[in-house]
Amino acid sequence: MITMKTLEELYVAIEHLNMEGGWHRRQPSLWPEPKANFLSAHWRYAEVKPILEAAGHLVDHHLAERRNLTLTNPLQGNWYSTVRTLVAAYQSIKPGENALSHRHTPNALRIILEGHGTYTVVNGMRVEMRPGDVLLTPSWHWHSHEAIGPDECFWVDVLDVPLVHLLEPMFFEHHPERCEPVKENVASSPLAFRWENSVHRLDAQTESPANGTAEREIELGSPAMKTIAVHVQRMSAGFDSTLHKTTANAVFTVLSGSGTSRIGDHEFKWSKGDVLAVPSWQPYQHHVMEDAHLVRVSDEPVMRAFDFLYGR
Ligand code: GTQ
Ligand code: FE2
Repeated sequence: MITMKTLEELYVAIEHLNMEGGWHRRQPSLWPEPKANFLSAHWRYAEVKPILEAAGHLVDHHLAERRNLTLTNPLQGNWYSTVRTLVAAYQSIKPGENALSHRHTPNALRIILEGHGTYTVVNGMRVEMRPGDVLLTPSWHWHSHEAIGPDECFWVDVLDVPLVHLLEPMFFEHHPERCEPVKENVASSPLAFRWENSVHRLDAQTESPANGTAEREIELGSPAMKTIAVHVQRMSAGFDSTLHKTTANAVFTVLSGSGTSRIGDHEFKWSKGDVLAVPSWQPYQHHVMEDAHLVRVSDEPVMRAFDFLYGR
């Protein structure tokens, strides 16, 4: 029987057994409200597009299965995530190219910025991706992309990979046939939210979202996928959204228009194709300069499922 006469001896004994006294922590484990660890951030499409175009000459699809550029939050020590649970990336594909078929446990979606004549094949269904469309690749669905032309196509991917990293259930595999055979060409699909349909629904909306985070807002799906919600927002020139903060982590993509957003301590001036990171509990507010459409991608379904959704 060891005898511990002093507190110091007690702590040594506790540490020796890989334990820590709840009253004696190096770091607090509970705190009064979210710390907003991740940083607000902004990526400008005008700066990214020339890089994707250059990559189009230097990095062909033999070197890269996907020509994608991950948007890494500038938080010290972070090497991948855009916000805590989500990663966003720009991706491009040129006429004649093929992005090989694979599947993974992370959920993914694409927001098309520019280019006609590109198709995605999801579980054998081939569907065209057009500007303003949002296409879903839920967990463990085979997916490949192919550009027929005439255009090089550019889009924004958002995936819940960082959430999967946190929880650990990562599985990934290539399709045995490299390119999944097309079973059927489809004009519409529950996994394809068309721009015309979003516009139609926004036009038809009579009341604005009660909390004033946007002038008009619709949800794609309910939610789009188990872990990711997608909302399309419309705001006209001169509109100011109310200052808001929520526990949900979000990535905004600008489909049209321009404006400025204050997110945390930073102000960002955005225009078409830009991406904004709005991490959990960072207060944010939009000021619109030219009539705008934004796509808000968030982990709201995760927060809601666990009763962790506060604010909005
Ligand atoms: O297009 O399948 O940006 O699997 C990251 C991972 C895109 C995709 C990304 C992916 C994809
Ligand atoms: Fe993928």
